[in-house]
Amino acid sequence: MKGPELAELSKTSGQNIKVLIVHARWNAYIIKRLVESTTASLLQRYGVQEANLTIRSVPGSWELPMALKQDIQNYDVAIAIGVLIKGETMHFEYISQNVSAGLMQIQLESGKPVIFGVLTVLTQEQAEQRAGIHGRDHAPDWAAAAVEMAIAK
Ligand code: DLZ
Repeated sequence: MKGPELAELSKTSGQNIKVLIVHARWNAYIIKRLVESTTASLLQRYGVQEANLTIRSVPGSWELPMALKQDIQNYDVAIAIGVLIKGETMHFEYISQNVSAGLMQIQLESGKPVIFGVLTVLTQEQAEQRAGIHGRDHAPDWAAAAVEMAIAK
């Protein structure tokens, strides 16, 4: 199975961090699953407190960088979640490239880590695979990356 080697984190690693999840609403059933899985990992595996977790939604992936720019200073780390499907998105490359660059720019400018939870895939089936509907769920990796980056100071 592909995936990162995880850092050594415990059930209390995330207990003092403030986390912002911003997610798009396009491809909503896949997004819903990714957000639920990310949240479950943060709370149950790493002890993030519910009161320290904020979830905000935006229309589409294009809006993710702006929402993060507006809110990130109030958090230790943010996770941006979106699903961009090439087969259904005429301007897929344009959106993907700009969203990626925008998220990178925000983390470097703000000094706050932004975890890249944007699936850029060729088909809906690939998105379902990466969301764990029938394949390896990527969301727990995003939660682990968020906790690791938030406490690495
Ligand atoms: C317009 C559009 C299209 C065609 N496809 C997607 C997609 O697959 N995933 C996604 O997150 N957003 C999509 N959008 C919406 C844009 O991201 C954006 O919300 C609108 O263009 C409004 O700025």
